[in-house]
Amino acid sequence: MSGRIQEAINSTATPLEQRAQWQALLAHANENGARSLQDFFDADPHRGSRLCGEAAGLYLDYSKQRVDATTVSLLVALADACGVDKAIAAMFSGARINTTEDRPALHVALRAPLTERIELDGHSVVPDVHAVLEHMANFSAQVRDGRWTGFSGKRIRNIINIGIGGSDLGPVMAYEALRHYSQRDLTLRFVSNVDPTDFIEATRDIDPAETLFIVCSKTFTTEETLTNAQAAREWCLASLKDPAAIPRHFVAVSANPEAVGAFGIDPANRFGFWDWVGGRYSMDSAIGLSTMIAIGADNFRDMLAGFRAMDVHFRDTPFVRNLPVLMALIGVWNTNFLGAETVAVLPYAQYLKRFPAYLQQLMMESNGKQVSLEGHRMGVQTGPIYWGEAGTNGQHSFYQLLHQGTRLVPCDFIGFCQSLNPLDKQHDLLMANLFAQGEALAFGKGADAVRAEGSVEALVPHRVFEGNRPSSTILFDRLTPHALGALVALYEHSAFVQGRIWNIDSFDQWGVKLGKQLAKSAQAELLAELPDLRHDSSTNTLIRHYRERRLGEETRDGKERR
Ligand code: G6Q
Repeated sequence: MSGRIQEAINSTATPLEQRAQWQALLAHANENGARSLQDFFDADPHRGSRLCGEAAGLYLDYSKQRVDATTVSLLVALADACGVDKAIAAMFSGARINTTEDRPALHVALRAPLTERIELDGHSVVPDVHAVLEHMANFSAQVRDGRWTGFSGKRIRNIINIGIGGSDLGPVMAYEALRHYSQRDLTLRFVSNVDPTDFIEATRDIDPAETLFIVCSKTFTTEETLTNAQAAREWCLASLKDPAAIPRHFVAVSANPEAVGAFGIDPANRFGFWDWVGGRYSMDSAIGLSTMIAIGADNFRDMLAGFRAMDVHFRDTPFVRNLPVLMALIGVWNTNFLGAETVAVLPYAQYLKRFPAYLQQLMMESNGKQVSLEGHRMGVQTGPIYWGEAGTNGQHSFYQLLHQGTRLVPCDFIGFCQSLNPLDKQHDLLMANLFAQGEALAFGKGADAVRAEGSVEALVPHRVFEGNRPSSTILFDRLTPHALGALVALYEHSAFVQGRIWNIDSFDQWGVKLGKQLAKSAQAELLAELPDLRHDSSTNTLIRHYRERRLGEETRDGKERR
C-alpha cells in the first residue's frame, strides 16, 4: 500500500461520527431540521439563482435541497477534514487508491490528452490509452464503412455486445443515450444475462454471416459472458460451418490476452484495457467499442472531451463551487442527517432510459460497503439505493410515493433545453412536467389551497401535498456525446467523494466476486444426482424441487420429455 494512501487512511482513523465536523452537522441538523424549503425560499428571494452552478456544459440547481449556506460550509469543512482534496490529487496522480485491491482507479486517464503525464510504476499510461483509441477508431471505421466483412464476404449489419455488469451497463446505456448519433443501418444489441432467452431473442431474426460479436470481459473469466460467447460461437459455426470464420465474427475487449487467444479470437482484434480501470468506470475505455462503432470515432472523442471537462472542473475547482463535490456532500447530508435511504434518478429524456440502471451499478457497487478502509464496521449509513425511470413515465407510476408517501426520497431530475427530435411543442410539455414536479415536491399544496379548489372536507387530507421534498435539477442544452460524458463523470466523481467521506473503498466489489464463486458450485449440484445436499434446509429443498422438475413433468414419470 502506498505511503500516501496509508497516510490518508491514518488521517481518517477517527470514526466519522466522532469527528467534530460530523457533530457540528448533527447539531446543525437538529437546529435547522424544522426549516422547510418554503422557509428557505422565503428567507432568500434569490436562492434559485444562488444555489446553482455550471461546469462542462452542465447546469446544476440544488436550491431545492434542504441546505443553506451554513449547511454547505459545514459539509465542506467535513470534506476538508476527510482529506477529499488529497484523495482527488491521489486519484489523478495514479496512486493506489483502491486499497483493498492495491490498484489505482485511473479512469481519468482514459480521457486525458496526450500532453498529460500520468505515471504508473514509472510508466506513462496516457500514450497506451491513445494507442487503444486509435485501434478502436481504425476498426470502427472499417465496420461502419463496410470494409470489415464477415467470413462469407457479406457486410456486417449487426453488432452484438456480449458482457455483463460494467462490461454491459455502460455500453448499453451509452448506445441508447446516443442513438440519435448512431449509424442507422447498423443494428446493435446487448446480451448480458446467462438466461438463454437473452441470447436467443437477440439472435433470432439475424444472419450470422452479417453479425459481429464483441466479447467484453476485463477478466475473460466471467461465467455468464463466456457461456454466452460460447453459445454465439456455436450459433455462428452452425451456419458458417468453418472455424476459420470465428476471427471475422468475433473481437474481444479484455485485459486477458491469453484467454482471448484460447477462444479463437485473433490477438490483433483484442482491444486492451488495464486493471486500473474498474468495470463500472469503463464505458469510456475499449469497453465502449460498441458505442464507437455506433456513433463513430469523432463523436466518441467528443464524449471523452465531456468527461475530461468535468474531470478538470472536479480537480481544479474549490469545493463550494465544485459540482461533483457539492452533489456528493448533499447526498451525505440527505443520507446521514435527513435519513433518506434512496435517490430517485429521473431523466426527462427517453434516450436516457437506461441511465438509472447504469447509475445503480456505479453508485451502489461503489458505495454499498459496510466496513471502513481499516475494516471496521461502519457506524453510519453509506451509499443510498439508486433507482429511477425516465420521465414522464414515472409520474404515472411511483411518483405518488414521492409526493405523498411517508418516506423522504431525494430526486435528481435531468433534462435538456433542446430536443433532438422536435415535434410541435412536445418537448416544452416534457420540460414543463420536469419543472412542475420539482416545484410540487418542494412546495406541495396545503389544506387551504385544496379547500379553495372546492374539495369536500373529508378528502382534504388525501389531497394535501406536504412538500419539503428535496430535489436537484441538472440541465444541458442538448443531449450530445459531450453532455453524456460530463454527466457520467459528475456521478463518478460524486461517488468517489462520498466514498472518501465515509472512508470506504469505492473501487472494490467483493460482493460481486462472491456471486461469481457461488454460482459455479451451485450449478454442479443442480446437474448432479448426488443425494446429500449440505446447504440449509431451505436451499436443499429448493434444489430438490428444481431437480425434480427441470426436465418437465413427463420425464419425472420416466417417460419421454414433451
Ligand atoms: C464492475 C464489476 C462488475 C464487472 C462484471 C464483468 O465494476 O467489477 O460489474 O464489470 O462482473 O466482469 P468482466 O468484465 O471481468 O467480465
